[in-house]
Amino acid sequence: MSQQDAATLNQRFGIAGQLEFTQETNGLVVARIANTHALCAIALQGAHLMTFQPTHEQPLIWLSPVARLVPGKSLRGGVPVCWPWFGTHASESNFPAHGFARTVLWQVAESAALPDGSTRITFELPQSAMPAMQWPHACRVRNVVTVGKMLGMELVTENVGDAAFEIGEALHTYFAISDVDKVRITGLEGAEYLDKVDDWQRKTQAGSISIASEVDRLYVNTETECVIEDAGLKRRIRIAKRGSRSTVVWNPWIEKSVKMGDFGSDTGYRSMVCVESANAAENVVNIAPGAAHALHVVYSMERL
Ligand code: TA6
Repeated sequence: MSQQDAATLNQRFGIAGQLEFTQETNGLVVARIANTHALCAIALQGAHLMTFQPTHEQPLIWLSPVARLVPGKSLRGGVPVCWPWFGTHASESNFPAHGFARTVLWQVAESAALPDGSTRITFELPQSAMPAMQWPHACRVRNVVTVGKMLGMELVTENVGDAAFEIGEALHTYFAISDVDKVRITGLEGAEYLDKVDDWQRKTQAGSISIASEVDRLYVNTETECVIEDAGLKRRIRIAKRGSRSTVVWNPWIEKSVKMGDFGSDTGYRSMVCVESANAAENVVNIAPGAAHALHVVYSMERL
């Protein structure tokens, strides 16, 4: 395994004035990007994007005020990478929810200063970090993050083995909002969804989505762009995806968020909403030997 301490990473992948690596006291490493377009921080554990704030704008991504990087534990907020399954494992209830990718150490594979002033960094999940009992498949997994005025993320899975396998996945993105009763989500009108709050009943979305109680919906067979209209912050967040046929919309509301205990306060849930670009349920992806699949999303914002 190549050296992945901050000093070595700064030598190999640091970009003066744009990208540097820092090390927490517990040894966990964070990539910190500051370019003309935005600020961004990404933990190597889980290739977990923690923050993204365009220059002169409010943060786009929500991170719990009590989120702390702890070895082997996912963070509440940011963009957890759910892979190689979404939600609970189909047959093994003792396997970790949302897969193991978000709690293991990824490696830095590449970095680049792009001509438009954006910064690109590629994280790779080494096969050695994949628990063979949970995932006995030979594959190459990368998370390619491009930090500019917009935020681009591409989760690429390559099958380098000799047998096909199936993955579920999601970029489980937490968005920062003014207040839950001041936003609505468009783009999923008419889409079918599985309603986790109502025993996974299959329903059809009528009109835009507003949130006035716990919402936990897995929209299937939809590739549409979603928009979070935030009247409070007077902005619109666009979520434009490719290679994703599922979208999850989640807000835990008060009871579940207090039970989870890591939203920072009883009202922490009011400042976030998850709109997750995914492939889950009937949209899981079968990858043949030698083939690759990419889930790609671009997050952008515009003032109203
Ligand atoms: O994507 C929505 C969801 O599946 C919810 O049901 C809730 O479990 C959420 O993910 C957070 O899961 P986590 O394992 O990060 O606490």
